[in-house]
Amino acid sequence: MKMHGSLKLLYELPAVSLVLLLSFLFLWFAGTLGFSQLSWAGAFLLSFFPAFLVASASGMFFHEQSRKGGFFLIAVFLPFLYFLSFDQGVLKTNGLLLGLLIGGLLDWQALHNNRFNLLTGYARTGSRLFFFALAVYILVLGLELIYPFSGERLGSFLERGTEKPLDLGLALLVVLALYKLTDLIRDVRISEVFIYGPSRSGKTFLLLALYNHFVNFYGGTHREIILSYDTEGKLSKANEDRLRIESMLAEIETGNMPKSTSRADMAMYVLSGKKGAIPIEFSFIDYSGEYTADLDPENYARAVNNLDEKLERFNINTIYRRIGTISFMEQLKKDYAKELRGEFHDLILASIYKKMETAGKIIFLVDGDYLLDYHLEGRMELTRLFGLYSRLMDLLGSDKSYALVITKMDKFKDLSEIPEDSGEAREVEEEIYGLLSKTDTFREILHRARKVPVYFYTVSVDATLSPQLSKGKRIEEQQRITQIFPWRVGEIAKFGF
Ligand SMILES: Nc1nc2c(ncn2[C@@H]2O[C@H](COP(=O)(O)OP(=O)(O)OP(=O)(O)O)[C@@H](O)[C@H]2O)c(=O)[nH]1
Ligand SMILES: [Mg+2]
Repeated sequence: MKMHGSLKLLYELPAVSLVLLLSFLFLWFAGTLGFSQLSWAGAFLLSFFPAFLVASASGMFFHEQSRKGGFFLIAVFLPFLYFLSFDQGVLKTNGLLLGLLIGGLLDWQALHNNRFNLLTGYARTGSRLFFFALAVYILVLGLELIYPFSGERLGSFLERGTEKPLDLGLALLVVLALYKLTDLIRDVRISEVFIYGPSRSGKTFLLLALYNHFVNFYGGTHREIILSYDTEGKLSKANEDRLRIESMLAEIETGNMPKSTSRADMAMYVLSGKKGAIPIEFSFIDYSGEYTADLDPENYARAVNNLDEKLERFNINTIYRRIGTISFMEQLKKDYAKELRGEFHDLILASIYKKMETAGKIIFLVDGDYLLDYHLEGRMELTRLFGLYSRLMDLLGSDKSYALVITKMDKFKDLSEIPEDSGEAREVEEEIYGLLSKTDTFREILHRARKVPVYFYTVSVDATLSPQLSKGKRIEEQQRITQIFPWRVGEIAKFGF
């Protein structure tokens, strides 16, 4: 579910009112700009740009992150086109059609090939060009009023008492303000989702459950790269095989637990799939140990510098560019296995940070075990973890969407009778949401959700397990996961689209 700060609308209201006000003023002054005297080329452009921008804006409505920009363009250019249609001969049919066609093609690219940034990029450039040209046009109109230049003419221009110069000045201000507002057309980074979770939070099992979901519903495929060393510090094929998705699934089926990721392992998995025609990619980095305290720009820079010293063949810019990709890891595994032995910290830290920077959507895992221990140290751990996630959201910026995912829900509630997409399932999610809302740092995230899209999900990888919490008491006996029977994991996949 989407997290809503209760004041969300209040935050959006000023921006919406400003756009509507400027759109109104723009129409008001457009009357004074003498569009009917434009040359053919001018009239063509005056038809092309608004039609192109209205068409592109409709595609931008399909994605949450570009919707604001879409609203801006529609609010300004649809009334403008309507206004122009009253002026005989201003709108040129060929300009209109070409604009609609190009805008429509970009929409198709965005929706079909997930190229939303192509759409937002062209729409932003197009609208800026349009307002810039209009500002120049208004300046020229102004100069024409006082041309040929002479003191006398300037004097009469200033004294004439007509409203024309004032109107032009105000029109120019409105156009410049609209130029500035094109900043509302934000880029969208949608196809990449990165999943971050601290040690033991359920990363490996969630990977397997998502894999299952991707393969069953989204034509999923996966790629993985695994570096695993034996005790002598050599790359170990046997250890590596153990961390492959297929081996882990096989282990579960035979009733064994996949081994916990050890200190000498680092693995990266990328799940790819398609919903309809929209492609999507989920990446996981699996490792052992804690990196939570180190995730900040300084430590990232330090880690990349350390790597640069070790990896002679790459210069630092190449490392910045390629870190976090499977192809880079493959190359390191081939050429630098010895140098990296046992020294994963920098590599893991830099890969995680880079992934967080580049992904358009980030999923933060929260270990469901903390809920079981809520009244002991669980609550403290949650406060710490939400504090970290809140800080990371601040650091990574508002162009991304975020999701908080509570894992291991089966331990908390008996999910065996609750279908994953039922109203009851949503109630369970709301119950947990309510419980967590008592934590201050969670509430801080809630406040961030006024400006940044933040989602909240609760999942389990085996909904058939019986809960470990009964009548508020914790049952100590741990249950073995012997199958992947995901509960609401599909919601996480949907978050990616
Ligand atoms: N009951 C239950 N247990 C789970 C679930 N997901 C994970 N676990 C258990 O939680 C423990 C940690 O899960 P992993 O998926 O290995 O977590 P991780 O983040 O990969 O952990 P490390 O690689 O060891 O850092 C395992 O013992 C799992 O059995 C779940 O949905 N339900
Ligand atoms: Mg793991």
